[in-house]
Amino acid sequence: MERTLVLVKPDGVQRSLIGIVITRLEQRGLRLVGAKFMQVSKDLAERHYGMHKGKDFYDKLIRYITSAPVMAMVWEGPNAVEAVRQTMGLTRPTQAAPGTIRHDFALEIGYNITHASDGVENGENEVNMWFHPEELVRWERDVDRWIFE
Ligand code: DAT
Ligand code: MG
Repeated sequence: MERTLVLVKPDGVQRSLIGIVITRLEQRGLRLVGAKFMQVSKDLAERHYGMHKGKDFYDKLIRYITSAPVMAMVWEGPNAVEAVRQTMGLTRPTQAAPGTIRHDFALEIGYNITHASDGVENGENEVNMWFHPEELVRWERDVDRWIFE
């Protein structure tokens, strides 16, 4: 089953949007397998955003993601990576489709509420970067048989 890392970033936490993000992913049919509310260290921030090192927004990005707590989660399901990216919407909120989190709750690119892994391999890498194996729960929902074909 595909897994993906989701963060409700500091702006989402400060704006009390944790519940809405969780609700949208639950309603989509995805299954929660791990969650922790945490303060991100500079070290983790730099590893997480390593691919953006050198870009003009990098320093601001590191300051932002470490500026307040985040809600880190792992969600799984068929095509979980693509499904979650779609539910979040495009990076720039004014380009995100109506009905997506970023369209519905954000205006500016830097304060776009959530992070979601952008590929299957990245999903695995980010899950391993943010969670220990014992923090992930293997379980089945009764309703899975009506969602996962
Ligand atoms: P995403 O979060 O959709 O995966 P990304 O990985 O390209 O987007 O960038 C990570 C975050 O960095 C993004 O959520 C917001 C910020 N960011 C990206 N491009 C930016 C830009 N051109 N100016 C300012 N911030 C930017
Ligand atoms: Mg990204």
